[in-house]
Amino acid sequence: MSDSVFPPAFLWGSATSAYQIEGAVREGGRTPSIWDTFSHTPGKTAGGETGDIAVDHFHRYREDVALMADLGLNAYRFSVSWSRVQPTGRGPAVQVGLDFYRRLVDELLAKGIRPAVTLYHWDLPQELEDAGGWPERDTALRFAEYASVVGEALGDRVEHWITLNEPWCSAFLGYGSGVHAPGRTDPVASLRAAHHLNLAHGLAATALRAVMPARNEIAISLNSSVVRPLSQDPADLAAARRIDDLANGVFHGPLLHGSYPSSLIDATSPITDWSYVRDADLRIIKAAPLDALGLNYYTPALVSAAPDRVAGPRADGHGASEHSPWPGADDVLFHQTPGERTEMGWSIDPTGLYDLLMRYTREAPGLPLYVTENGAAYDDKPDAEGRVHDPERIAYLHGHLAEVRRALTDGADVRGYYLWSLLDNFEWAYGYGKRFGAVYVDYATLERTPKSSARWYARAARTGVLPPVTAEV
Ligand code: PNW
Repeated sequence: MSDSVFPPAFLWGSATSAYQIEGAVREGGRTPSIWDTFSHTPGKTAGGETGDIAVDHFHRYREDVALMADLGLNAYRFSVSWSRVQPTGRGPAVQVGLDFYRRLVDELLAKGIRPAVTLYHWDLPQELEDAGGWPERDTALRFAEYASVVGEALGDRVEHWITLNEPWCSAFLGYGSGVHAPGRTDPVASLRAAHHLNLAHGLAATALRAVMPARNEIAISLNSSVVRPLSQDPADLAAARRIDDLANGVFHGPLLHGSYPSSLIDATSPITDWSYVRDADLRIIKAAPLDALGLNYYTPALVSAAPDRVAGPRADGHGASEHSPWPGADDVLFHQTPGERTEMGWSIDPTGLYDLLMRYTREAPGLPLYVTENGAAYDDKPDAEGRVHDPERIAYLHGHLAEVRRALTDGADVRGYYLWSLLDNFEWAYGYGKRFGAVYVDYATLERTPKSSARWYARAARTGVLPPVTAEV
């Protein structure tokens, strides 16, 4: 296969998440999730922005699916809002909530677009948070119940399933640094949350298998960090290993190898004894092997040892907080990585995506891989004719897809790529100021306009070949 040609079965998708696009937060009996509560709490999001309306996808899903079809995309990754389906986080499903997702799936299938469902993209029903949230074991049991409700409703028509999106963010930004909902800042709670998210994945995978056809593929999406040491100095190498354990090992230990890394347990022993991990939990997680792994990649991390460092605002790209999302690693310093940056301030380094894909090819041989998110925020504006030109995004996508292609050549079993995001949307604590969409959204009218990057990506999807960055689109 030539160097720019992708396999014929490759999935060319885009991705979104429920709270970031749906709006309609009070319709059909939906109750608040932790993101409704958080975004309505003064000072938590830029400009106090919320997902109340977002891009109104709940009412405009037909138009949005038609847009994807026009672009020739053959896959779409979206998430289900738990509190639309089970408003209290438990008990029988609300049919009108499930019906929305049934209609969406029907619409996608009618246009030849493969749906990939993410069950949890950060929007825990508030009632479950009030009962303790992810630091509590019961939340994992509730998640498995919710998974079987959705699995039963959609399992006959949806083949691609993702239990959790970026559990690192849920645990460490949600309960550690507090820049994400529910905004708690307790290092022990963040580690407990990480474990119960792993357990939730294991229980949910087993529950899904029981209600779905065996051909369906169950995966998880991790924002696995590419952690690079500032130098080859042993102290910097050790700092990089510690962050790697806290970013990656804490999840792929249990998910891929059946246990937490002993180096992680040792390094965190001053703050937690891990007594909330029961032996049976690790067996449950192991008994539900992954069919595929989703990787979300944006930018690498560059770290060094900083023994004398005092706690304070961080330069690690995870938002401004006095509290660290890295429990027990206050003596590790994060550096700005070199290179051009996107509007998020994240440096652009496509080789990180190659490194990530090859790492999992070595660590989990034979496991199919998907890039379940990759993309960039830029300050896009329509020109006088109403067209949106975003050559920076085209360059970003081209650079990263070329690295996917290189990983394929070198033996990585990459099955698809989902551009983050289909539409400009609610970028969490940053509000609507950061535009990740291939399709521009005018927030005054909610009108959608494909950017030039959308047309470039459409051409790649249609032909299975990367067009040059300078292609006329
Ligand atoms: C991911 N970090 O978020 C999410 O899955 C998306 O919902 C989000 O819109 C997208 O990437 C762009 O940000 C992340 O601090 C948020 O490491 C924060 C981090 C990583 C991913």
